[in-house]
Amino acid sequence: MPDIVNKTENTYSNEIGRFAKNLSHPNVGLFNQLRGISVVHGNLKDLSPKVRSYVEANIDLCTPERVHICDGSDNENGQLLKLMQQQGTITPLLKYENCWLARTNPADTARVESKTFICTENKSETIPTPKDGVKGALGNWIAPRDMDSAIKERLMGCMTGRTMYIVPFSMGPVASPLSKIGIELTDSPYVVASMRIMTRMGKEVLEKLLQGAEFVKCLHSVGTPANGFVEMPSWPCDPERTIILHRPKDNEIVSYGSGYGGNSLLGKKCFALRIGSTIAKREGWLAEHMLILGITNPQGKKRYIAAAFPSACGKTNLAMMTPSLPGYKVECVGDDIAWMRFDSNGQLRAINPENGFFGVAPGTSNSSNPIAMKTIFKNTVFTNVASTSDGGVFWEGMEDEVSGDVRITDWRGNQWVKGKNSSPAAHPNSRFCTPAGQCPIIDPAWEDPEGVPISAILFGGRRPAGVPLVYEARNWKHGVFVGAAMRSEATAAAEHKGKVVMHDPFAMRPFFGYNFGDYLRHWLSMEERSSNLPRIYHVNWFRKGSDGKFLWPGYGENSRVLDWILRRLDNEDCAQETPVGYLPKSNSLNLDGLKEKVDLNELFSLPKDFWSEEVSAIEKYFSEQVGKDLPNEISDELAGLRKRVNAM
Ligand code: GTP
Ligand code: SPV
Ligand code: MN
Repeated sequence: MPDIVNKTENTYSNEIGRFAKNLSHPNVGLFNQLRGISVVHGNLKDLSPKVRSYVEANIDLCTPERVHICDGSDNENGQLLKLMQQQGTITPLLKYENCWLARTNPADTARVESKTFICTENKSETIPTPKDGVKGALGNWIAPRDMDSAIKERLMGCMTGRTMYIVPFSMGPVASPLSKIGIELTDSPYVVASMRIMTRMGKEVLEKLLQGAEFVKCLHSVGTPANGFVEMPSWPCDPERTIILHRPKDNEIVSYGSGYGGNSLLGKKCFALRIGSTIAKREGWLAEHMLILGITNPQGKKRYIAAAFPSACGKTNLAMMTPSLPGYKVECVGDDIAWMRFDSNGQLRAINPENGFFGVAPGTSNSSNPIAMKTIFKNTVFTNVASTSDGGVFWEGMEDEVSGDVRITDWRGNQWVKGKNSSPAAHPNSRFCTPAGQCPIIDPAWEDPEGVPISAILFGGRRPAGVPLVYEARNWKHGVFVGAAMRSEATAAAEHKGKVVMHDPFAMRPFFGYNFGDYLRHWLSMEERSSNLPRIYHVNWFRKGSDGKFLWPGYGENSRVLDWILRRLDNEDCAQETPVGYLPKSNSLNLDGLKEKVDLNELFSLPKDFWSEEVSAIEKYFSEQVGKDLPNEISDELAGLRKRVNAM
């Protein structure tokens, strides 16, 4: 029998509307209802009691007009694509197979870090206590009471007249013991179609839930501005009141006001990193902002490497790299997130919890990332890229890929002429959302339920000055310090303006689910779990010369750096000790066949002035931002670096 609707005055008229809708849906009997609302797709009996009560509570909160239980089928996806075309959210890209272009409201184009909060009873569980008078920069805390009222203010009735989609998804292969399940409730068909690419979504997951599996609760609404005026009906959102909330205690995420990327595809940063890191802390593993790649050397020896670079700093590119060094083969396991734990032999193993790539479009080309170009031209949703008059896409970096006679329409929908328009054709944070399985170099073990064995961990960022191409950490503790001391230029992936060099420890600053000091302790504790820890490296593809140009060609040439790292793992004597760590001995980086002329002295130089300032900046950051939460081991490492740099 249908549940009884709460007959408050507010909902009564809605309910009459719903009843009329029920009659107009011949397929929906009154027996397939949730809270008196017709289920227009899917079947109630597919929902476990726990899922059902989560859904019902949020129907009461959001008052949608219809409910759609997603099964992940082609048929369902086809219906959603049709609906989105009718609403003007997407247009087909006829040059390719099953590819679509979405244009967002220009006010909704990236993650909003300033509006992202973690909710715990005590603030100190979420962020270290900054020094008096200093604003914390390691995440935002919200009190439970404030989270509750923020939700109430924004989400009450937010789906009136809309469909609530129930999206069951798995982060990681459904069969893997390392995977976790989520349920996203959303009023955005774009989110549903994207979640189908980015996660394992649908029937299989519902079945697992029926067997009693736990799930992370993910509630999402694109919202409606407070004055009721939706500026762009094809992309409703509420930028003024956007908020992204996480309550680790209840494995709960609530996101309101944005349809974009990490704000709305809740499996990604919200679940796999923020909530994921809190689960990982409890369960003794690591949830990290890292790519995973497999690399086979010319002797046929294969190893796996994980690498943490901040947003828009080269993870996708490295994960799919075409090595310029002959005899090397790179295969891709994942391009953004790694869940890693030590197995019973003390071997660190990683899975990619995602099922697709949500990659930065600008800069992707046949010369920089040919593998991505072979991946993305079927079954892909492009967002905020430019389009061409022959039904294709365009972005900065694709100049050589389009014929001269096509007309270009920019990401906002205006005519765009190269050289004439000063603004870019594609938004700098425009993205492709594409199935990982289509990648021609996807690793044969990418869905291995046990994960792949990790031999090395790389940290890196955009460092225009002072930081050498590559160095090896002295040991695990020093490696954890290197991660903690990471800095990088801001990019378009979030709302930061300009190219200011920001601290971004572990490339996780926007993604920590709990106090960074405790996170460091957790990393340090890995030494107790294994006698076979991966070695840790720092890389920098982005150092610039006095002419302002990159000193290193990057992309496929980064294979030369991986080659040096693999030789180190084989204990080759190719490193020399320096104050910052082990650098390549001169002539030990293989430069055979390198076409560009590279100024190796500048690329590897360690200017004393720079490093003195760097140490001071790290010292200031730790003391202002982490304070008493900084583990002693890390202050000892800092003191050690200070001493070595002073002696330079
Ligand atoms: P998120 O998806 O935001 O986490 O970004 P990401 O870390 O995957 O970055 P991605 O690989 O998409 O690269 C971002 C930008 O950096 C692109 O415009 C790339 O062209 C550029 N880039 C990547 N690798 C290199 C490199 O080795 N050298 C240079 N100069 N640029 C690079
Ligand atoms: C990032 O910003 O690190 C991304 C894109 O990978 S988003 O999904 O928007 O977080
Ligand atoms: Mn990312």
